[in-house]
Amino acid sequence: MSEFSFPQFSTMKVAVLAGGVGGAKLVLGLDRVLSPGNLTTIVNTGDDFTHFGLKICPDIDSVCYSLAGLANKSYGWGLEGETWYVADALESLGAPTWFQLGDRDLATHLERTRLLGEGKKLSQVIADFCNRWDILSRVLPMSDDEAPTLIETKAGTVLPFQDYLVREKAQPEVNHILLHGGFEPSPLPEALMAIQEADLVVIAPSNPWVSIDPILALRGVREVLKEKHVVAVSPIIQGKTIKGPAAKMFAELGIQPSSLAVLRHYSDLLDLFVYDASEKPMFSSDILEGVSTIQLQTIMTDEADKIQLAGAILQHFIDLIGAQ
Ligand code: FO1
Repeated sequence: MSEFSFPQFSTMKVAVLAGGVGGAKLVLGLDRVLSPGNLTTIVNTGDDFTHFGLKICPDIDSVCYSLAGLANKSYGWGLEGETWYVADALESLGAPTWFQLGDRDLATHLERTRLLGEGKKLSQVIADFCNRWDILSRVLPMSDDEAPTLIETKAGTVLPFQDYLVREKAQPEVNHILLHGGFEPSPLPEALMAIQEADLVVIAPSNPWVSIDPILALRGVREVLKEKHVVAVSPIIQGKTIKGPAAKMFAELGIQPSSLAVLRHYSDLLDLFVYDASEKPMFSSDILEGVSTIQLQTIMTDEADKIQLAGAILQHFIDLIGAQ
């Protein structure tokens, strides 16, 4: 039995709602502490877009590459040991280079685009890739339908999410976030079923506005979640994020970036809220707005941190339910 064996979680089923880089870290920890096949990750597809004619699914790929042990450790997205011959050749042709696609990562986008072109659904393609990558957890897109997140800026422009985040480096001030880009996507039925069948739903430390809200805004998701035990992990630590523009977005939308704001954002859904151990305890009681709170080490720099946090969350949940 390894040092990170968690027999107390052997029958537990967990569904996790996640975005990309931050979410993928906790997903890996949960995958390692749960029994094979007992974790389902429901991933935001609001960041997806088409680039050079290829379907790019950044959050799904970040989660899958992480679970497969293929993720680039310094970027958090893309593949480890990547080469950039195609990107360099594109640059020499004067092609747009603001969104970097590595050579091996390109294979994922090429094959996904080919399979979608043959009429396969995104969820089927991801399941096939997960099999190829020997991933035992289930990874589900939140929907098989188009659901692009659009950012309306204070300057009045409307930007697709990757244009805002990567091309414009998240500099434009955000006025409004348009979820699902005017489409009416259906939630993936398997995702709703996974939530229904879970003992616990975890909201990963992803950006609440642009990574988690697109999932919560799908028809029926909130209703199903209200019947379940739900724990959320704050992506905000001392007013900042490890990566990404969540804190800046909070401020621009007129909300003080804090763990308390994250708790309030989800409070109608939560049993338990996790925020970082380094923060000054902000609550006079460990129950706030009807939600139990707990401080844990939420910064995940290596696999041991991810496993540690996942195990601690599940153990606190078991203790909380046992005490009720
Ligand atoms: N993020 C960047 O900041 N710059 C890039 O050039 C970039 C390329 C990229 C390629 C494939 C992929 O799956 C993700 C990529 N990302 C890049 C990350 C992505 O924009 C964001 O991390 C997510 O959309 C936010 O969750």
